Amino acid sequence: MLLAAHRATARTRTGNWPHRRTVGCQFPPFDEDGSPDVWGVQHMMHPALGESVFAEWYTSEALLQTVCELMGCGKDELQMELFNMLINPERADFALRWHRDDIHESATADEEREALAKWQYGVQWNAALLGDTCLFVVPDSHTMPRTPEQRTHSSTLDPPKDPMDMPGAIRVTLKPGETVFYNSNILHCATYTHTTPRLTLHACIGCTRGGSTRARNILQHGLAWMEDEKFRDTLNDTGKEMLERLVKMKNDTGDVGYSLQN
Ligand SMILES: O=C(O)CCC(=O)C(=O)O
Ligand SMILES: [Fe+2]
Repeated sequence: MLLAAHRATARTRTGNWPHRRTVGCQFPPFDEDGSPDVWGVQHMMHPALGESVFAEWYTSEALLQTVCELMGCGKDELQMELFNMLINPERADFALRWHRDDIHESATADEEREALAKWQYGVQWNAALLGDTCLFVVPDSHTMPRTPEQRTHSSTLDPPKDPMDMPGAIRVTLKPGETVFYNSNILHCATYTHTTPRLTLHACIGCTRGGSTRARNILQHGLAWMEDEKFRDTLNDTGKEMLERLVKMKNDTGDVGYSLQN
């Protein structure tokens, strides 16, 4: 897995893998032709990347069992979603502002409460292959709207000078091999130092009980390639079933747009 992650990173840094997150662009749509400096590799299970270990891990029994336990859902309800990798930029530091992945910063407290109430049908995780201290979160903020002070700190499109200025913030420290599972609408931000190596698998899985609630957040990443037979053929039976549930959600929703602005 580590070797495959290094290979994918090298390919992305040299411009040989076009699906990437470039410095200067915080959220989808990622400008694939933007800065040559990259902070993320997109679509780790894409057959053209040629690294089968990622799909094997994403559909592995141990991982899916954990996801089922956290969501309180059955294996037959799991929906395939995103699998990307977050890496350190090489030329300049970069950061993401405080945000919830699928709730706009301008949302009122009532809108936040409503959006958070229906966001229990998915789980996201960061699995660090190297040590990782990039992520900051406000624990419990996935259960309640922002306080007025937290709102002030998260209503700008600019990343914070110091993430610890956010009331309630903690820094998430992962040792190599550790994974943190979280609700992607928890209030969070991240800072990337170009001199500190990062190789962190970043993925999520949904539960079909959520219907189309997760459609915008997931489909905004551009997942047409997942409907290609070539991808389906690489998956084990569980993976094929998870993929079918994603395709159904895609077919059940129209144009989804984007969650946040750059
Ligand atoms: O770098 C991270 O760990 C967080 C990334 C993130 O928040 C995002 O991609 O929306
Ligand atoms: Fe995020």
